Amino acid sequence: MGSRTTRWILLAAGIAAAGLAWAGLPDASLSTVPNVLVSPDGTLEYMVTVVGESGPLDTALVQISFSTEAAGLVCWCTGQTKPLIEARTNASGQASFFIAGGGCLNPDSVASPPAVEVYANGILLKEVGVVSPDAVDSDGFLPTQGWNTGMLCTAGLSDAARHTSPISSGQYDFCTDMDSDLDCDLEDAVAITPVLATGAACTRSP
Ligand SMILES: [Ca+2]
Ligand SMILES: [Ca+2]
Repeated sequence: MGSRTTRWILLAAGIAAAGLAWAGLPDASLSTVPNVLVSPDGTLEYMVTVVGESGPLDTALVQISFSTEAAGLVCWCTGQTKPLIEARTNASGQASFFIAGGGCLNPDSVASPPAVEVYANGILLKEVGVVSPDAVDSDGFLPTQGWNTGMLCTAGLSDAARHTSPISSGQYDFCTDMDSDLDCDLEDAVAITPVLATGAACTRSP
């Protein structure tokens, strides 16, 4: 191969790389990654917004990766993909998920952090935890407190009891902050209430 051909190949490769750079790489500091939101009926939307220097990224691959420990603590509904959950962004940079499961997982409470990592096009955006209307088992224990869900992931009375105090008092509780805006208020109640009201439940995946 002549040096001219080599130069041409390098130039073509450079143009391809510049094209990728122009499309924009995901920027963790510009992107929005809340704690992963799950519910036993899979009705709650969890959204990741991927933004690069030139704006929102279309068709970016968003991957939610649960550690072995975290995947073992979450109550997964039968049929829910795990421990890697994927979706692509739309033109607004938004990747939408409806994840069927339960359990509140504060990343500070796991033995081997990180609990959950969220990537876009292979770039780590954020390490997060998990929130759900189904936060605790029937005795009020969290996953990290050794909860025992039995055969079902259930949004029930013990979960209502857990969420009532933060919402009525406005006192911050990681497990009740469904939208990860660092407060517990009406918006969180709007997400939690329908799931609790219907007693949403699913068969736990083995
Ligand atoms: Ca529960
Ligand atoms: Ca909130």
